Amino acid sequence: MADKVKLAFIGGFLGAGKTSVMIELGKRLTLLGKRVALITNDQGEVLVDTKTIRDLGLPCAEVLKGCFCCKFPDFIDSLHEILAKIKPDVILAEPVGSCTDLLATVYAPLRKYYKEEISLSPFLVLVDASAILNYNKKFNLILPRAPLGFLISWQIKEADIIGINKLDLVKNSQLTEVKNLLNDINQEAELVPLSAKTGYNLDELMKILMEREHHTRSSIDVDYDLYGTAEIDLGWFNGSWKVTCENNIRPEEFITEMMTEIARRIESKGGQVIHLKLNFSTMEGSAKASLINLEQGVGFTNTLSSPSKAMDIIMNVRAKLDPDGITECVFETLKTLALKYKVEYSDWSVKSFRPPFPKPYYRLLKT
Ligand SMILES: Nc1nc2c(ncn2[C@@H]2O[C@H](COP(=O)(O)OP(=O)(O)O)[C@@H](O)[C@H]2O)c(=O)[nH]1
Ligand SMILES: [Mg+2]
Repeated sequence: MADKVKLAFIGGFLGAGKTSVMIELGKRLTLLGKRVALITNDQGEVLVDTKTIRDLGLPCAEVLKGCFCCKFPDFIDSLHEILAKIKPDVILAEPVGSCTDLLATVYAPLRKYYKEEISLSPFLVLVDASAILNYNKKFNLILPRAPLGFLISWQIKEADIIGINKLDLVKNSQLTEVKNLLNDINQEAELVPLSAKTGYNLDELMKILMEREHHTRSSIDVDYDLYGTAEIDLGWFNGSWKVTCENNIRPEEFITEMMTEIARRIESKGGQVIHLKLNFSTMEGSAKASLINLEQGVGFTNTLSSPSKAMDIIMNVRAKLDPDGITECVFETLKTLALKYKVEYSDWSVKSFRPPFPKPYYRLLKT
């Protein structure tokens, strides 16, 4: 029988760096001669992450309109399609950043029904080292006091390995504080500080995921009413459109202004941006831009510096605001920019919504 495919899930809250880490691991594994495929996942359609991954030449399948747990049969279909078409040695899969309880809803059914086909890596959950202390201040992750606090804390609790990502953004003293906090939430997990940006510890992480197995564990005690409340507290906006203009515009200047303005408008309505991400492409190529908060501003995966008269945009916004409010912020911003840059928009596809209440296909309480 052929070797089983290795399947690694890379979980963690919105913006923790899941896609960035998957891409970096994907590149490293490819260089080592492994065949790699990725699976992305979202509550909606038209995904920035999928476009970004495919633009880099990595094969990527999608599970859309619901998380892996609620769309488990779709996940299995994607898995089988990838196995047939790509015959990968390794599959890296990114669950939605607002998803939790994967031990019971994904790991357990995979172990029970698909153990002949796949070998599961330890469950890696990423945290953003530069943001987790703020989340702790706001929600108290040890004894949570708000639904979102429970959600983030459950995500950390169910990790086999906690990847403390964005190490490049924090000082040593802050790392110690982050480690203490994570140890208080989950005593058993192994902590691996890393940086998708600088590559720090990624080879070590790759080794852990490729060489070790996920072991049976009790799932965590997730209260689905609280979980559902945390998820529906968030607004989702997924859209794509074209930008054309008479004169050349600088893509990065335009994108930075657009994203910053949308985030400002969301905050001025009393909301909070959780992750605003965008993929833009011109004749020169494509790049991803992300904004987690206004203080850190907009970050780009690569530079597209040549001025351009046309651009394709895919945008995904996750914010603590009602979906119609997010749509308004996007459209008001685009109107203002249309006048300033004399641009026109076309080929719209836009949806905003609240994630539906989580209803997992399987929920097996032992993994
Ligand atoms: N400074 C820094 N930024 C990072 C690192 N990893 C990811 N990011 C940035 O964090 C943002 C969110 O990353 P992404 O991979 O999209 O997060 P996801 O929502 O968890 O998939 C992007 O702007 C990334 O460029 C890192 O190690 N260091
Ligand atoms: Mg992602």
